[in-house]
Amino acid sequence: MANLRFPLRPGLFAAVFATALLLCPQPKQAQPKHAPVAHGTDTIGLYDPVTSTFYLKNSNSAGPADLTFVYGPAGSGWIPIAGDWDGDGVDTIGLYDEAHTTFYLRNSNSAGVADLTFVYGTIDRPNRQVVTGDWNGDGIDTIGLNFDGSFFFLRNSNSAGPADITFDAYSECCLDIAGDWDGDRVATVGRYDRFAGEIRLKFTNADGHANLVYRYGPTNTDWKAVTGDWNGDGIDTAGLFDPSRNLFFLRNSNTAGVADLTFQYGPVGSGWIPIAGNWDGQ
Ligand SMILES: [Ca+2]
Ligand SMILES: [Ca+2]
Ligand SMILES: [Ca+2]
Ligand SMILES: [Ca+2]
Repeated sequence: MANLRFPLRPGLFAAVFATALLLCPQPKQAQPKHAPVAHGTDTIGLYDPVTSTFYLKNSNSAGPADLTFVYGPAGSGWIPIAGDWDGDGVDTIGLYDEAHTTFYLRNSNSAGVADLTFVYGTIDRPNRQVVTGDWNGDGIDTIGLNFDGSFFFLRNSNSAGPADITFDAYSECCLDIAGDWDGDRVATVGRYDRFAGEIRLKFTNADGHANLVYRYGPTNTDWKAVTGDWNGDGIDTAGLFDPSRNLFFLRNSNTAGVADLTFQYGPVGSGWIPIAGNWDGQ
């Protein structure tokens, strides 16, 4: 596995992972405690950090953006995020200013000012990563931070204040992700390890290692991860984005295997950042 050569064409990607399937032990798919409730499908988008423009798409396919708008200052280095900040069933965008650990959330996918602006976290804690999700199952997505790749501080409201949930998830390497992996309506955290080509998911926001680890994508890349409910079954799964080819690889189960949806979106080599959400509430 360590000798795989990338980049590959999408067809080769599929073939390689079909082979990888045979080599890797197959983890069990999580069994939902309750029947998952569908809330439509999540789709992808891109954020151009140079012009601070969002390009959101209402289908997981190649083609032009459905929604294009400028939000936030150009070239600021702020991090794009997405979530249903007001619980109306529509995910909208936001920006995180890491230098001032300040969030700027907007309740519509359009140009304009932030609806919610607040400071969360302390700037003296290094290596911050931001996550978003519905940590308490009330239908509203809120923010969270990870410090030093290990300590998570999740908040149940989009406002300044202390963390509601804190835990140590013992991981160092990785890009943080979040989603409702088991369909119980509560989002929990996970990691994408782009070096090992692994997705590591936790089913509770509590101390401890990942509950489910599986291989997905090539090893040793600069790929990004996105998460969402791509098929509307109420369970969030992972997807990967190859920035060198602007290819999305979305999978509909949290297991090793080939991508269910592969498509190119956005200009190749642009440095645009992938995000995902249900932009139209459908
Ligand atoms: Ca909303
Ligand atoms: Ca919530
Ligand atoms: Ca869950
Ligand atoms: Ca799903």
